[in-house]
Amino acid sequence: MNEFIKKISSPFFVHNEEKYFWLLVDPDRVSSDELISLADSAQKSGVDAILVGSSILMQKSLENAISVLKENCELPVIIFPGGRGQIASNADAILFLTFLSSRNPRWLVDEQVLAANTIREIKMPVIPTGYLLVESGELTSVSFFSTTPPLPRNKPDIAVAHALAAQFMGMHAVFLEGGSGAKNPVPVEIVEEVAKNIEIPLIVGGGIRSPKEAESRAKFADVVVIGNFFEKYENLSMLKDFADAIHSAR
Ligand code: 1GP
Repeated sequence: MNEFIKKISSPFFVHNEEKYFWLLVDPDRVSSDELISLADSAQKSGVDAILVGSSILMQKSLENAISVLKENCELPVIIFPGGRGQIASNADAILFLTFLSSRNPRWLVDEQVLAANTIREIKMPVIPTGYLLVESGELTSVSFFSTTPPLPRNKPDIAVAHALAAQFMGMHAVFLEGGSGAKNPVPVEIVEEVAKNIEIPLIVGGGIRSPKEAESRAKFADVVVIGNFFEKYENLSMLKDFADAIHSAR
């Protein structure tokens, strides 16, 4: 098992100086050829892991996408599921998400209960993760499907309370997020406040489109996730700039 997955799957991993860049791939939004280039460029550019998933996976098989990625790079592939239908046995791990900022029982407990047996059957390592959605300037797919409002972007204390609750509930990480394609990324002030107040790793993503935006969040977060920006083939040449910015952030 990949070292980072081993660490983050363990309840004793607390956030530290190391910074990680995770690339998010939505199988519906990239062709098989693009997946091959993406895997190859990600590995060569210093990406640390690939997340695979979508708020709404319509056409492509998750399993096929993971196979293509694994055939073309050695990076760990972690499922970031949009729901219990997004489980595949060929991934290295799955973020076992609790949508803690939601107030919808479906995303707080139902999906997890319905997924649990399948995950055990395929012996998939889980990373129990508290998922917090922050308001990002316009309605995102994840906000629409969860049918509850995101956390306000000007009230860090509310985000901190949710993140602490995730820690006290025994989750191994907090995923603080604007939603894929967010108009505005999570404000740095919220990332900083949350990071200062929790001991478990902090993953931040949503709407990050420049190395500077990535670096300012990596200064406080352990992991920065970027997806949408790299769906444009011509942006792949910037993967290394993002990787360097994230890895050197202090
Ligand atoms: C979405 O945090 C991830 O859940 C990545 O967001 O696609 O906007 O980079 P983007």
